[in-house]
Amino acid sequence: MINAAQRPLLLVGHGVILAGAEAALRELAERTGTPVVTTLLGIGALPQTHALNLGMAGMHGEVYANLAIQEADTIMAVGTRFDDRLTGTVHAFAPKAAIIHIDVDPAEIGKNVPVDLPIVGDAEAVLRRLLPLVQPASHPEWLQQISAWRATSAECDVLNQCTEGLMPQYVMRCLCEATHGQALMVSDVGQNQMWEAQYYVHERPRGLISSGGQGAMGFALPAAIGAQIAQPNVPVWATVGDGGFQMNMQELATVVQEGLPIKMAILNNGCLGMVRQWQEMFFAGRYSGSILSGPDFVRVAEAYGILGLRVTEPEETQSSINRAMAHDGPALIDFRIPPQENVYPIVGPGRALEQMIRRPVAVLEPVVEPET
Ligand SMILES: Cc1cc2nc3c(=O)[nH]c(=O)nc-3n(C[C@H](O)[C@H](O)[C@H](O)COP(=O)(O)OP(=O)(O)OC[C@H]3O[C@@H](n4cnc5c(N)ncnc54)[C@H](O)[C@@H]3O)c2cc1C
Ligand SMILES: Cc1ncc(C[n+]2csc(CCOP(=O)(O)OP(=O)(O)O)c2C)c(N)n1
Ligand SMILES: [Mg+2]
Repeated sequence: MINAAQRPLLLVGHGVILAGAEAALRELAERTGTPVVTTLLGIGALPQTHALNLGMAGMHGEVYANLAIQEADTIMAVGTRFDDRLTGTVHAFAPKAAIIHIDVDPAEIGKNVPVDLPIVGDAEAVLRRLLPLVQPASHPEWLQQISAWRATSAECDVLNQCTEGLMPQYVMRCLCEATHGQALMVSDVGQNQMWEAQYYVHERPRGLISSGGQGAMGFALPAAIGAQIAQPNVPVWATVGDGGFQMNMQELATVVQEGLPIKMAILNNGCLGMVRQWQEMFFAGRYSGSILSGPDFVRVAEAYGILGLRVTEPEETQSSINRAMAHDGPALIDFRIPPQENVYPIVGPGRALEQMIRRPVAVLEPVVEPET
């Protein structure tokens, strides 16, 4: 099936990283000229700047990554369980593709999505046995088609637009630049989690820890504590919303007590942003329980003896990140972002992957010359 494919696609999940199969995956992708999309938890299985990596697919994935799924004729899914955030409505998922599913757990085969060829086994072991069987190939037309989609749906269009205020996407990109895509990022849940996935360019495996489908707000700070203890010499950043941070901020005491140099970035929008966004887009703007009050996070940090910084202007972002990184110990930055900012693109509930809602482009009023 792989050798016969005209529009092949690798759909890469967490199982590839758990199996340590990153090198085998890369060999397979390069030998067969196959583009790669990942799940949220598959991020980092292939460096995000690799030419064949299209990035994350799914509800908040790249438009062109989702179009690649919908137009592929052969999908090799490796170590993913086809979560509903990945598939959109399952009935319309990958309508043109024959699906090969490599997974260690037989219970996952055909659970959410019908599969044409199941291979049950550890991803590393299976890929290694597969590699000698696949013929070298290239698919220039297919890659050109994807490049054309990419040109019109670039992930950073918000960064290229004239935006006002401190944008969360910009904050994430600055964090990425300051850490060269090599930090151990631990994300919480909600809009902040999606902006992390979209705008931090992960260049190494296991560079992102996220609670995945469980979606447990409050996860990031305690998980970052565990990560920093396990990897004392690696820079660890917890990226978290103002809601999720308040669910476990008592753990700042543990951070101090254990002497951990964790850096924390709170994307503070004054609301339970992901819920507010759904109420705006899918519930006619009926905001219920989603506007949130909170403490002064800088003073909370200081109360624990932690360096606390506040950023309200884009120009302060880089210097504050650098200051936090240069600080010998834990540091917290309270980024004040606009409450109305939404995560785009988004596949609405019950929708197919190609029905993505894109960020509305700001239309500038034409300049009317005054009559003289
Ligand atoms: C607000 C929100 C939005 C989200 N949006 C998205 C989105 O847009 N896109 C997205 O992808 N996700 C999104 N997610 C995450 C989503 O819910 C799932 O957590 C994610 O898609 C699961 O990825 P996975 O299947 O790769 O990993 P897992 O759920 O960890 O599944 C791993 C799979 O690999 C298999 N496996 C394990 N070990 C091995 C091995 N050694 N060899 C082979 N197979 C193995 C397992 O059996 C399992 O099938 C979102 C979550 C939230 C909370
Ligand atoms: C413990 C828990 N409660 C509720 C939810 C449902 N939920 C998902 S995202 C979200 C909002 C998160 O708000 P915040 O932490 O401020 O992040 P933002 O979306 O604003 O970035 C909520 C309430 C959840 N995932 N976990
Ligand atoms: Mg919030």
